[in-house]
Amino acid sequence: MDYNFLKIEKIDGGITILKISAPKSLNALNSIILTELDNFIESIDPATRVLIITGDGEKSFVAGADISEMAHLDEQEGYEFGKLGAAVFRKIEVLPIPVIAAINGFALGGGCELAMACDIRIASVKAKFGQPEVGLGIIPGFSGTYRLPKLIGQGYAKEMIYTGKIIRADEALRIGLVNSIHEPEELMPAAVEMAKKMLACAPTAICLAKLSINENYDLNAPEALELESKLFGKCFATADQKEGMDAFLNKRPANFEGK
Ligand code: CO8
Repeated sequence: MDYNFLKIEKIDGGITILKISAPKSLNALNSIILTELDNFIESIDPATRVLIITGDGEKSFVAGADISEMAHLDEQEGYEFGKLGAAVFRKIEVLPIPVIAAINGFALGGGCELAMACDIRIASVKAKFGQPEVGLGIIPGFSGTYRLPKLIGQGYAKEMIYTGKIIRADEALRIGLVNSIHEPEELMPAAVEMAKKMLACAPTAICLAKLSINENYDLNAPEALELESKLFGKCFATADQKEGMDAFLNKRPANFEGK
């Protein structure tokens, strides 16, 4: 499929790099880009085992939802735009493969929310983060009020959301919004290196681990532990588990087939 605002590159037998590319607006997300993202996720190449999402250019990951599109929305249209973004981001969150956000620059508003829908965030030292919506008279509408407090805790999330403050990459690292920070030219190599470590592991096990972590998010402890036990049991119905353990016991590298 051809996209106007997405650039797709496939490398190393299983890693797909998705670049959001709308340079005139610092990769801000309008409804066309969100629809393209939706189409991309819905039709993702089944050979993809790790997805890396980044922004095109050196300055921005995603500078938010497109303010010029939002400026004239009425209440119903605002609701629908919010639903569209939240639904696409949820599809990213529940993709049965790991998704790494490689945050190369501004991750503001919807950009920070997109990064939070990914499993793992790593950032350039030049990246900047924030939920500046209240300065525009709106609230984070692509699931930021849901995910930010869960990720960094209510206190700091409320400070960020109520003040709209923009934080630097080192501060994002300190509060746990990103896992690591890198010199700009080292960001993609670091993302690819992490992805390669995942490629070496059993795809079915990673998928079930992601499912367990995601589903446990909203469960109480007994339900969460029961779910983990069930998914743990499911691993033993996979060829990957047989292969992984046989390889270990016979002191040879594992050859996983994702079954
Ligand atoms: N939307 C549309 N255009 C944008 C956006 C955006 N979010 N961000 C930047 N642009 C455009 C600018 O208008 C400018 O266009 P032009 O060249 O035509 O004037 C171009 O990108 C370059 O931007 P700047 O000249 O401003 O570049 P600077 O380096 O001076 O500043 C900033 C970069 C700090 C990123 C600045 O552009 C900025 O503050 N942008 C807005 C950031 C923002 O507020 N983002 C949050 C938007 S709200 C949101 O994401 C809500 C999500 C939930 C929506 C729910 C809907 C109901």
